[in-house]
Amino acid sequence: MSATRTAYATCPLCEATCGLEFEIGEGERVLRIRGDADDALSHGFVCPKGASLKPLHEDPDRLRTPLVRRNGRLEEATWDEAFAEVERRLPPLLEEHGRDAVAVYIGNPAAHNLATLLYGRVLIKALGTKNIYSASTVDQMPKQISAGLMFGTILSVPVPDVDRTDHLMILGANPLQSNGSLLTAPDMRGRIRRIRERGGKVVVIDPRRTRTAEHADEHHFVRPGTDALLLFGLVHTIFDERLDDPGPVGDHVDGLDVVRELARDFAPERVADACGIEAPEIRRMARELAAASSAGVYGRIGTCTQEFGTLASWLVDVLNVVTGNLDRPGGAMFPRAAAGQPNSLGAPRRGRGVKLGRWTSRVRGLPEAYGELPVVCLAEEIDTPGEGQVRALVTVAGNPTVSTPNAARLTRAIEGLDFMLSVDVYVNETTRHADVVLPGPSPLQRPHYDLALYQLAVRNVANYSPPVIEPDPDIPPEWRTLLRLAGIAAGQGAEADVDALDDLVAAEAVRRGVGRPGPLEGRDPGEVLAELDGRGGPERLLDAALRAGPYDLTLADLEAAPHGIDLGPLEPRIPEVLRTASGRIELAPEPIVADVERLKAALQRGRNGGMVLVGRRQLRSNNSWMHNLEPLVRGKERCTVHVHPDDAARLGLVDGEPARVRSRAGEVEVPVEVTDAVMPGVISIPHGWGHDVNGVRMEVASAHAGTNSNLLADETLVDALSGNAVLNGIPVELEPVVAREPAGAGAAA
Ligand SMILES: Nc1nc2c(c(=O)[nH]1)N[C@H]1C(S)=C(S)[C@@H](COP(=O)(O)OP(=O)(O)OC[C@H]3O[C@@H](n4cnc5c(=O)[nH]c(N)nc54)[C@H](O)[C@@H]3O)O[C@H]1N2
Ligand SMILES: Nc1nc2c(c(=O)[nH]1)N[C@H]1C(S)=C(S)[C@@H](COP(=O)(O)OP(=O)(O)OC[C@H]3O[C@@H](n4cnc5c(=O)[nH]c(N)nc54)[C@H](O)[C@@H]3O)O[C@H]1N2
Ligand code: SF4
Ligand SMILES: [Mo]
Repeated sequence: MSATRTAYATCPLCEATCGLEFEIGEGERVLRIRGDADDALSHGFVCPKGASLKPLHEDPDRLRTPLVRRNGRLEEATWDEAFAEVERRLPPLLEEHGRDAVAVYIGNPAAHNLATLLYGRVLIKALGTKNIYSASTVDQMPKQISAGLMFGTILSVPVPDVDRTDHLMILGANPLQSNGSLLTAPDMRGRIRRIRERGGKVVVIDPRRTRTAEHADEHHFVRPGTDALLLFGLVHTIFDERLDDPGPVGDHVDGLDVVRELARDFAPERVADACGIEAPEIRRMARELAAASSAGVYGRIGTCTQEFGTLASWLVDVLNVVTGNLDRPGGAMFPRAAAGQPNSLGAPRRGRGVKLGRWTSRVRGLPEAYGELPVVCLAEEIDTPGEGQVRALVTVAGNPTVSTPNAARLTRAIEGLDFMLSVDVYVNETTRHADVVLPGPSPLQRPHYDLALYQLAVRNVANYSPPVIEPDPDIPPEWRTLLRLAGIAAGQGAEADVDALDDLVAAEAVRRGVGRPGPLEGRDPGEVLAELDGRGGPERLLDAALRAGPYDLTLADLEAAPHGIDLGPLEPRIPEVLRTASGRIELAPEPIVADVERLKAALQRGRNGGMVLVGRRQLRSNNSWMHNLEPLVRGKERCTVHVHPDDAARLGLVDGEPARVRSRAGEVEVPVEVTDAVMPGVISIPHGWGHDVNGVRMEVASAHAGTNSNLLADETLVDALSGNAVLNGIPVELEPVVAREPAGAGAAA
């Protein structure tokens, strides 16, 4: 009998959800990882990170034991000791200072992990704090707000139907490096190539000539932060030249006239200077969009993490609507996921819509959205004394001292906390400050299903993976850890019965399912519970969600299909998908219309001619946390500042030598890379670096440290409507670290 076996699982590292094939040898060793050619969505595509799941699994620095701070140092402890320490420290603090004295920060990998996705919310509820923060407000919150207001739920985000479109316009996204976001579409390079092969057109709008731009038909440099102006210019042209035609969707749209009125002020001729794109070009782009037999407009990080993030996110879909592309094949469409999708649950066309700003942050008064506060507020909530001050922090799969603005201030604030708990797999720049660190299992030792990302996929698919490798008995599944913490937070102590708590969670999920229109409506909850997967934990909840979903699927069905189940191409869903209070598409939601004044003001303000900073993603990175894997960091230094040759010459910057970059928030030194791939007046530094701080236990990462670009990002700069951080378009100054005399002046002295 051969000692090797083959296993299939979905890669949990990014939004592409690629299927992987694992060869597992004796002693549960991973021998090889490659793309699963039979995967229902990815068909064998894989990126360098997928293969790095092996070094991640084997990384000796990856935590396998809880850590507890003793005499100032994080030391290994048993699970019981670690939970006892949490119980000793956290509840008394909440008792004395109130529930809001603890803040929670949920990081990005939590969205790629069933345990944290389904049980993180149980912990949050048990903590009972309003100080809830996540990576969403350094990411997609503006899109969640525009989509929520227009279509009724947080993830009602139209996805460009890239496999059928004839025209794809991409703003502020670089899927050939990021592998897509709010767009689950593995192998975007292949998908873009096929658009062009069938005679379609791909247009990229980005202040950098990205890899995606290089594979497109057309690329336009745009001044950072001006997409809303450009998009309004396009919308203006559509109306001005009478190209507007929403098609069948038009019967379900409110607010079209309001938008037409608003667009009047943004003629291409007025916005061109600010955007850096000439008016005739803007008009041509609009005409081509309108003329295409189908077209999808898609915006991502660059359009969200900027001064007008919500307006730009909204205008992307306004453009999809007025050109008749919303909800049509080849346009921008709504996926129909198999499980857990709010816009497939309950009665069609009936919803409560979205209410924002139900409370505000204590110090700055920024509004809540979907129950969370902007993470730009976290440091000030910790370091500003007074009633309601945050004194304890819980991080789950997050590294906010690298990932969020004004990293230096947040680091100082965290150093002043009374207690910090991290559920995480590394001791990194953030978790080094924790009093207790509780590790989760390796991604290969837990089940997987992309509950969130299938709601954003270019094709309807469902794929469940059991653990690839036998779970490690010394590391409890993360959902058990989170429930145990919830028990402590709820006053039941560290010894609370986790299985009993889990039964309550499942019963509540079933109660909701039988109480609303759908396949489970009106059924006996006890009977439904008895039918569910017997393993408990996320599997049981997933089974319940599948049974409440639109495809009559069960977990057993998915387990019988290791390559996933293809549920077909995207189909028109309007009006059924709508969950606004009106049951209509709200093209001109009041809070967004009110924000247009701010954009108009920006049109008046002159440009001061200064430099601005934007970011960039790199294929072999994953935000801040995968730099400890040698295959992903080897080769030439990647954390460099891109500077246009004209700016470099003017400022005396030399390729390969360090520059000092300064913003209102801080100052860093970074090696210069002179390149005309970035537009003049703009510099670019990737985020997620800066691993050379004391206490980090990631040997490889510390040897490839790079610089933390969020030392420059300014926590006072936000998109007003969403409170989302401005990470692109940050005003900066730069100069050589070693001053050089201007060329030719040397001999004179
Ligand atoms: N300047 C700038 N800043 C940015 C961005 C930018 O474009 N520019 N992008 C922003 C975006 S889009 C995002 S999403 C954020 C990301 O911000 P964060 O989510 O705060 O940061 P990550 O680097 O993803 O850190 C993930 C953490 O999760 C841990 N982890 C990994 N897997 C697991 C697991 O299975 N369980 C647990 N418990 N922990 C795990 C890692 O060790 C790490 O500590 O960064 C943002 N920051
Ligand atoms: N390899 C890799 N893949 C990742 C990640 C990673 O860190 N590394 N992170 C994952 C995460 S959490 C996310 S959210 C996604 C993000 O996925 P993407 O949105 O595709 O991310 P980026 O590659 O950062 O692309 C953003 C682009 O916006 C441009 N930009 C900056 N400012 C502006 C502006 O004002 N206007 C316009 N039009 N463009 C602008 C930048 O130059 C950049 O090319 O990627 C995910 N995938
Ligand atoms: S593209 Fe994303 S999902 Fe696919 S292998 Fe790479 S990291 Fe994994
Ligand atoms: Mo993100």
